[in-house]
Amino acid sequence: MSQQSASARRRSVPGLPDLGRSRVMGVLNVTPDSFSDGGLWLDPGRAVEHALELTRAGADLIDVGGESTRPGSQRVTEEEELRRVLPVVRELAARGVVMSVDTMRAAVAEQALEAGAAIINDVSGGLADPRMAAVAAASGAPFVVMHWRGQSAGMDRQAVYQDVVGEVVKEIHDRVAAVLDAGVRPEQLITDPGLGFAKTREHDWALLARIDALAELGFPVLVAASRKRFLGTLLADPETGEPRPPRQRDAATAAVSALAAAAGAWAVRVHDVRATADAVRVEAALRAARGAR
Ligand code: PMM
Repeated sequence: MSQQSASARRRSVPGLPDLGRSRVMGVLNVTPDSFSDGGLWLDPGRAVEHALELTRAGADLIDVGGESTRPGSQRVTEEEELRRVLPVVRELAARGVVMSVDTMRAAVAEQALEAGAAIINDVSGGLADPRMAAVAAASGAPFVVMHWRGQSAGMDRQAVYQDVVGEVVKEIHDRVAAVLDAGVRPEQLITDPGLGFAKTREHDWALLARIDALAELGFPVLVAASRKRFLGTLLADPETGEPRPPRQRDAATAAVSALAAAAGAWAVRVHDVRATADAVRVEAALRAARGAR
């Protein structure tokens, strides 16, 4: 990963202080079917307890999602998504936890912000719901615009690129232009290459190798590699060729977190917070020892 644009990490996001290191976003999937933790945190009480554990383990914020986006997954209704997300967001807000809401629906984003979430994390970058950009603009909240080509059910067929880095950066640039047109302010924006979303493992590696190219758009970059398929393939059993199961990919995830931090990622989104919280601190200490910011 290129180190050229470590400055991307230092760009501030409204309402969130600069920590001098990459921020750790802990994943809370309140879903029955997410690929690595589906069904574990569907009960609101267990979800809240897990988020508090992630916070104690070093998460700077918690990403609460009520709809799985794993490859091939089907959508849930808006009512169901709200039913999963809102009680958890309310309870965590009451306990002072900083949260993003991981949703493609404007109504869910709007109500989650009212319930106490601070950030909109839209894996579709405002494409799935035409009202999302207006909700983001009206709220003034930080808004994650991820690279996305279509719903999860068919996204693997859309993993076709001549130049994955150039095309992903261009498509994010176009989404950024569209949401700015809709009234979102530049300071609100965070970009994300969307690892695993309409990407093969080769595409994921190529994008990780060029975080600087995305950072050059001028916005903080979020990297969400945690437990994804490209790591499972990398760590496949040498005898059977079977991919490493998702929950055994956390050491590799922490390694990617440190490297993404060194390449200037503003934040890393992970399931196993402890290892990545340590990894980003190691990266920050090494950077400080080098005399760099
Ligand atoms: N990936 C997942 C869910 N939400 N949000 C952002 N911004 N970027 C991602 O790459 C992303 C995301 C899928 O992973 P999960 O099922 O483990 O939550």
